Amino acid sequence: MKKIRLYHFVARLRESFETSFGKTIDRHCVLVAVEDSSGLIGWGEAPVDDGPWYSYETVDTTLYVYREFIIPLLKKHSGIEHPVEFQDIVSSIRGYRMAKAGIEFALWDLYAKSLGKPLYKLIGGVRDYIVSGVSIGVIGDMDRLIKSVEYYLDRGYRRVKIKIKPGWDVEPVKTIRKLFGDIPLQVDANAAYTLFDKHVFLELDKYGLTMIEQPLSYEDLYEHSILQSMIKTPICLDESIKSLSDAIAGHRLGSYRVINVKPARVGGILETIKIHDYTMMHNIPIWIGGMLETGIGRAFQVAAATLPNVRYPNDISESSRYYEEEIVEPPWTLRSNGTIEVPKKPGIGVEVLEEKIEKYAKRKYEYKLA
Ligand code: OSB
Ligand code: MG
Repeated sequence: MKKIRLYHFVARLRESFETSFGKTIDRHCVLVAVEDSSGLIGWGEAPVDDGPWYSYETVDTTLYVYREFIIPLLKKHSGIEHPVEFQDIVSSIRGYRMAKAGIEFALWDLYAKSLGKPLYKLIGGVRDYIVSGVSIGVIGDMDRLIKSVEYYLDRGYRRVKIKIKPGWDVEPVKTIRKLFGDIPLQVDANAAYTLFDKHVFLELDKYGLTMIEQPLSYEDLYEHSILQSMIKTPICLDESIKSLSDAIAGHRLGSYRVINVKPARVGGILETIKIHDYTMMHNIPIWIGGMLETGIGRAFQVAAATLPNVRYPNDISESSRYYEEEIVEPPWTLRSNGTIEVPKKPGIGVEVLEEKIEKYAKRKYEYKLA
């Protein structure tokens, strides 16, 4: 590897997206480009935000950890031959998994391109299309929620997930069930409740939800195991699972029955594969989550969603559901049966529009590695 470029990138969402932890209209992230001596470029994305909302990692902590710690290590190991070596190279750095993932992703794209192979094949993917569900933010207005659900079902999305928070939970679920019947429906609390709210979950338990995502605190496994023992709806963990060891502990404790695996949250593709293989061995279904990624981050979600143990629709929507403008070509598009085609071209399989990135980037840094 010869060079690395970093962009603090901002993408304006078509409409604001609200979760129990806040409202987003401008999605911040760090885009990563690694270049080898032949001029081949691999792209990655750390889907961090402008503040420590979903996770403690932000654009600035990511740029800091890159500059002070990860890039110096990459300089020492610029002869890295395979992306699986990356996690060992940075193993002296604790945490910062999304930052690590951003660079690991770029190394995977570069490696796959150097072999002329699509990324999904390289990581053991088995599908040429992936199934999409939609994640609808906390809307807070029942009529608008109904219109939104109607619209996305009509577009072909194969399941609906709504974000919930205290005061916006049982009512929207009840309304959707009444109007749309038996559709695949799930909720995501983004850690907004405690065990004192168990009555909410005992009530939600009556609506045949496919799963309830991250009801309790963002690092908790123990209290989730108590809640899971009280309800029949499967608990799906998102925030609480940052590594294979979290997945193992949660499995042993009975904290979850499904995992939303976000490759960036767990530190990249290698950890994703480890969690995938462990859950497959234990017959625990997983699916691939998202964090409003740009078209670059989405490519890694798509590749991960081709793994065999991905058994539920994924939070991977088409580009136009999120952004006015896309930074990859072609943009990610949903087919009428609610699936997205997996690209067959080398690497992430979509072309990155660097001029657009340059145009919207707030900051740019370049480092020589060798
Ligand atoms: O918890 O799954 C989440 C978006 C930002 C941060 C966290 C989450 C989400 C989503 C949107 O639910 C998923 C998507 O990218 O479509
Ligand atoms: Mg979630």
